[in-house]
Amino acid sequence: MKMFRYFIFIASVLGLTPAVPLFAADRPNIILIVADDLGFGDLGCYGATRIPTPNVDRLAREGLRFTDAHATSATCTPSRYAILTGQYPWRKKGTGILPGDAALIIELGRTTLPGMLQKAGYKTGVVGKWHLGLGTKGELDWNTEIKPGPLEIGFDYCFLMPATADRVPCVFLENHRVANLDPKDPITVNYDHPIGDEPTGKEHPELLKMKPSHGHDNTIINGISRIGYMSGGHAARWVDQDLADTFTKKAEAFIEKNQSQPFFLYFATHDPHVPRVPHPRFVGKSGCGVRGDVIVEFDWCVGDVLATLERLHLTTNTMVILTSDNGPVVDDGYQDGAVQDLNGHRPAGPLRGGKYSGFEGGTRVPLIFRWPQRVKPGVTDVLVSHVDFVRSFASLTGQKLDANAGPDSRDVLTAFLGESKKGRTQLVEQGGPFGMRDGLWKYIEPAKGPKIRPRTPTKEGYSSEPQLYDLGQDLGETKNLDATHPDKTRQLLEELQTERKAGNAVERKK
Ligand code: NG6
Ligand code: CA
Repeated sequence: MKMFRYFIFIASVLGLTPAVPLFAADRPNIILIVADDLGFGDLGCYGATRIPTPNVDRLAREGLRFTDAHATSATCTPSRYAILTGQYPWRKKGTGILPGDAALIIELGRTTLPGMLQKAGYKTGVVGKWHLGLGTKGELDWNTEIKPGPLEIGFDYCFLMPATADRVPCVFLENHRVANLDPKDPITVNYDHPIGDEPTGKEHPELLKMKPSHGHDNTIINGISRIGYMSGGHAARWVDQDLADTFTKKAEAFIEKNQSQPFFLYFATHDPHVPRVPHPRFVGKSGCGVRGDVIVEFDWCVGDVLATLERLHLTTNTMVILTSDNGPVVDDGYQDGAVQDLNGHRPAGPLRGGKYSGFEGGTRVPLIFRWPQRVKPGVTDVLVSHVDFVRSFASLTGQKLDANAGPDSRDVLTAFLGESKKGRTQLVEQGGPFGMRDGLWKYIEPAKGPKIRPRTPTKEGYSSEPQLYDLGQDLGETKNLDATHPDKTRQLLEELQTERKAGNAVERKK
């Protein structure tokens, strides 16, 4: 590694950085697959017995599977903010679940995961779900160049769903423009009041092919009412059942195009988020209803990407990382039969809670690292977080970061690669209520919870009492030990307060 840094130093003196051709063999390609709302118990390799996930299971067999890996947060926007910035999202206002017309929340000029890899000579791309905002506040026009966005924070290429599939606009963004937009049919988006003359789910439920269970009753696109109102952009609108195929093809095109140099691909699938509309070839394939079917579809996407790597002879030196942005949810706002058809499947496996929750089900997610050239297959219970990717991959690619870059990120590279058990000792979990981990102890802070709740049946973990669990004995967080271990509670509370106070400054424009 020292030699590598020395070469980089010489190369930079000679003005040769990024030093692409010289060192390509030393740096693995990195494909980060992030599923949306996939739970700790949703995959065969994590104990699911009813939903077939052969491709992910194979990835796990050939790689290192983590049993105590975490997203920073139990919802999408904050969780992805942390992946890309290496900062706990709750340090910054405005990192909650974003509407589809929100401005970009990642500060320009700060160190990001893709930007850091770009500096290391990687070609960087993002395909799939974004949900981190686009453009500048109040100035977003879907019919012109849309920036700043991914291309301004370190990605060379993007093909995106701007927010979520249940939020308008239901169109793809390719680099700076909406793909397939007919300028004669401009797009307007509004999150306050209806626009255009298209029907809404609220006024015309008879037009719906999938009814909402809560919220989701604004503009109807493809027979499904969404959050937010949009008009225009008809030629550019996506077809829900094709989302998985479309993203997978774009991801593979990126791999194919950049195969001769190190590349970083952030492949953020829509599955198994709502609205769940599997392609017909996956309908009924899980035996566990539509949520199971879109997990089978997700597994297919993974298999197809792995097959592409094989076809291009890239398997050995590509690090494939598979994870999820937050815990699982079954009814997340549409009457899609997911609850009734579960068939005994447990999306969070042995964990309590799920998406939105302060229990382990909120942030403990699947994580698999496969890199045949270096990572030995196995299973590890080391504690790690997505927030650690920034500093760990900087270490992998021999880069030194400024002290304030990725401020909450820890270099746990050797743990990610299975070469040590030096992961984290502590971790803050942002569910509804906040949690603090110290080893296998878990504290959940007393909290009232917001007035408007997500109205899903996932246990969020709010309580007026402090909660303390010993996950070594009680993974399901059923026995509150606060009364018998008040010192432990106090210790973890202090640790949480210390973390909060740490402040960890955000880099501003350089
Ligand atoms: C909630 C939505 C939910 C989902 C979530 C974001 C309602 C009632 N619920 O507000 O359906 O879209 O936001 O999910 O509208 S996430 O995975 O992107 O965080
Ligand atoms: Ca999510």
